[in-house]
Amino acid sequence: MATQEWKFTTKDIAEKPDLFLSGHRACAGCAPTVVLRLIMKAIRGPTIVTQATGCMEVVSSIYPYTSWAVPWLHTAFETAAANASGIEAALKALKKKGKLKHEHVDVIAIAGDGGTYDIGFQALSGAVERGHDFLFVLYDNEAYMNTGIQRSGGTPKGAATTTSPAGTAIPGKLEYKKPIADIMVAHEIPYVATASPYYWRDLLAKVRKGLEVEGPAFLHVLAPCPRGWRSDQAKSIEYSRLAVETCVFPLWEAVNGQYQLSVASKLIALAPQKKRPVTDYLQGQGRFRHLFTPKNKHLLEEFQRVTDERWQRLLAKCGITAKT
Ligand SMILES: Cc1ncc(C[n+]2csc(CCOP(=O)(O)OP(=O)(O)O)c2C)c(N)n1
Repeated sequence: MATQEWKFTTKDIAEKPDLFLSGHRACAGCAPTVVLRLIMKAIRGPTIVTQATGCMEVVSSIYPYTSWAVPWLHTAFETAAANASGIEAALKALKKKGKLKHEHVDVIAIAGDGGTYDIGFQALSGAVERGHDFLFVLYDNEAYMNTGIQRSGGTPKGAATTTSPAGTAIPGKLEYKKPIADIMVAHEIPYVATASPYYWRDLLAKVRKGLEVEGPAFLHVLAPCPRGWRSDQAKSIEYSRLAVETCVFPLWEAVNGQYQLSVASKLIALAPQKKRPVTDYLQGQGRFRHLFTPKNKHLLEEFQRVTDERWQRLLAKCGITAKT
């Protein structure tokens, strides 16, 4: 399968109608809503969106209002991918019977990290194994934000949440962030990618590619949440950039299992001196404040070491000889 290289411009963005509309109830500085708006700028035609319970569903669909200017179905916390499977199967059946008035309808499932890494994982794994043709977008704000900032499989080690509170008993979450996008590559699906709203052109291109491939596609987007991250609401997009520049959240895509780096991550691979220390990303986020105390210095060092190790492993998957 060949994928076309998409190049979106600011003009494209300005000229395309908004399909995720303003007037929703998200907090100031909410990056997930920016991600949704960008995703909907990249669609190619008739599209149905299905969304798991979580912040983005709640803020965008409080009855009798909606921010969705496309057909949209809410589903339970654990069933975004199961819903997408059903929609896609129904579209296929309608087409077969000659009852679909469009040549093709795209299906996008959206869920947060709780709805993807944890409770929604079984439905997701099953849907992609069955080969349904849909794009799953994980907007990762790294905790269950809608119910009050509980840790998820996507919460990084060391982050304080209400169920992994930093204090005398534990120094924040004790477990590592699950490598969800790699786990999706292991399902041998045609398209998997990571994205960040700071690199919006790259994000849009990846949404379009994910829609264009035949079969399941998975897009993992980092989406800072100032409430949960205890960060300045003006800096959400800045953190989306720093996560990439520190290699905490590298940008890549795997087309038919072949990994390749994207935008800033590609540059850092060529010029490792551009890689910033993880502290540039962690400082200023209240959820990591305790890591900057002398007692927890080793945890900060471990964060850097594990980030470096994961980056080296990614370089190897991309066939790039490690440079330091
Ligand atoms: C089976 C089930 N368990 C728990 C809940 C309560 N609940 C609703 S949303 C949510 C958290 C969603 O977290 P995430 O998927 O990370 O999205 P976010 O709210 O962070 O955007 C929880 C626990 C539920 N709706 N259904």
